[in-house]
Amino acid sequence: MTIFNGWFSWFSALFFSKSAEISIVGLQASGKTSFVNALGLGQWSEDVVPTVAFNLRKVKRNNITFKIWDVAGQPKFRTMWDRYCRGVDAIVFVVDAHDREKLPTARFELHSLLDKQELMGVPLLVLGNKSDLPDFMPVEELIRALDLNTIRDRPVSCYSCSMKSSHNLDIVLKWLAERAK
Ligand SMILES: Nc1nc2c(ncn2[C@@H]2O[C@H](COP(=O)(O)OP(=O)(O)O)[C@@H](O)[C@H]2O)c(=O)[nH]1
Ligand SMILES: [Mg+2]
Repeated sequence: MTIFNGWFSWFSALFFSKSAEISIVGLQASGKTSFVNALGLGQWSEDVVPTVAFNLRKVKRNNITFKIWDVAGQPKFRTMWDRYCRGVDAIVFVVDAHDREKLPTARFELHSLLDKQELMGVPLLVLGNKSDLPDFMPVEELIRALDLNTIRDRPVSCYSCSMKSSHNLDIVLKWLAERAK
């Protein structure tokens, strides 16, 4: 039975393996690189070096290979976001849910990105990160502050999460896995 199971997983990995290409965008210090690290290494590391331009990471989880674009969030790199979002299976927009002051800028940048014709229909996942910190904005507040209800041309989901405490990372991973082909 063990041998059969071993063969079965080997075959299924061969024939049923899937892949998903994902772009992670959002303002600087929202937790994008921490998210990629959490996905890849399944662990939290406190000091992350600010991303210059972009990083491409490949992460294998179960039978799914994720190709992840981790794009820098500093103002001068924001005009590049749409280039890394073309043709991907999902766009993940990370927000620091603890930092209310940055929300108007985050809303502006998100909607400017989604206005790009080439990105029409690409599924969007909004993550309200840093839910481990006190006084973070819950999902309902984020939906309002980011005007997510006005987005009609694509599937949109929004979750609270924390890269630090791994809160909701299982749900996020499941959402991403469902976008794999
Ligand atoms: N408390 C807390 N801090 C976080 C969380 N995720 C990221 N950070 C911190 O936020 C800062 C920016 O993270 P980073 O991943 O570099 O953000 P990026 O610029 O969007 O790539 C770092 O100091 C991280 O340690 C989280 O879930 N909780
Ligand atoms: Mg980064």
